[in-house]
Amino acid sequence: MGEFRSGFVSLIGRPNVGKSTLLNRLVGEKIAIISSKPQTTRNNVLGILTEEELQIVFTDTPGIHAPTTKLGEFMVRSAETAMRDVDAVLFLIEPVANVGNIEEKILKELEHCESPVILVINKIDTVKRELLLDVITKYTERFNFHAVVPISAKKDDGVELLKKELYALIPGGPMFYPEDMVTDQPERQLVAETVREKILRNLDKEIPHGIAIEVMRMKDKGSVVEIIANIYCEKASHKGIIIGKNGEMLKKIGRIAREDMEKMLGKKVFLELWVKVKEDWRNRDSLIRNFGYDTRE
Ligand SMILES: Nc1nc2c(ncn2[C@@H]2O[C@H](COP(=O)(O)OP(=O)(O)OP(=O)(O)O)[C@@H](O)[C@H]2O)c(=O)[nH]1
Ligand SMILES: [Mg+2]
Repeated sequence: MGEFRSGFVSLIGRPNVGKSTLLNRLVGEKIAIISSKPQTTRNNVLGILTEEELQIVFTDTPGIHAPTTKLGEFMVRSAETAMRDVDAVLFLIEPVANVGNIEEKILKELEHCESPVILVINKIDTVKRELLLDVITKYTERFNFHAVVPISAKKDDGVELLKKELYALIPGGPMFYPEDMVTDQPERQLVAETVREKILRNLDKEIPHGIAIEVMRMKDKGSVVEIIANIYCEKASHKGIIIGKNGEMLKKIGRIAREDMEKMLGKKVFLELWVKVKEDWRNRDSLIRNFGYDTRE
């Protein structure tokens, strides 16, 4: 038996690049919600991987973008904080050979980062292998990466190789979290995020971005868990769309969210959802905090 090793690793990149998909792969459990819409993740989420002689605490972060709301500012700030004091940073990019504006901004910030940075080229299942050489050249000209690893988080291709690269960077250290703990999110937050994921996946345009979920009640009644949650949206017109004709949309969201919750909690769930309007909440500090996003004093 060697010495126990432990460390912290952050996942950084533009919205929609696949950070949460990769986090779930690395830990082997569904921890973070995933959708095809940018800005799905709103706060830093821990995913904890514990093996025989090693523990890695991953931080999934919101995608770095040019924020237009106070919530957006909080999201970007969260991601930027996660680059500090870690044993490694995973910088995820799309498999495109020109360095985009967001990537330029991230590269600048990485200049001040003292940890080794691994460039992770994700979604390689969507491009020809030959193209990757151009991507690698363009990026390695710009920054001294510890390693470059092309992967497909979705198809689970290259993730084992990435883990190997990472393991080599983890120093000796204690177990920070109990071995059966996979995330820092309390059950209520996992429940709220599940509802938000279903809304992101079923509704379009601005609506999902203006949604917040508040779990009002979560009570274990033995054979069934009773959950009541409010869905907040920004406009009365959005409320109508979320509820849908004859309540069909809300029913659908409730049904698929409940199925996920039942798997997660290992119990039957009784789920009741209410839709409410809170205008412009994404720019109101007290509401942002109330929904659990920016809890600084
Ligand atoms: N084809 C392909 N799609 C992927 C891959 N990884 C992730 N995706 C898809 O990309 C979309 C975004 O994935 P997420 O994991 O939510 O991306 P994210 O970086 O966490 O996004 P934000 O939370 O908005 O910052 C989803 O539709 C995923 O299924 C991949 O390797 N290949
Ligand atoms: Mg995400």
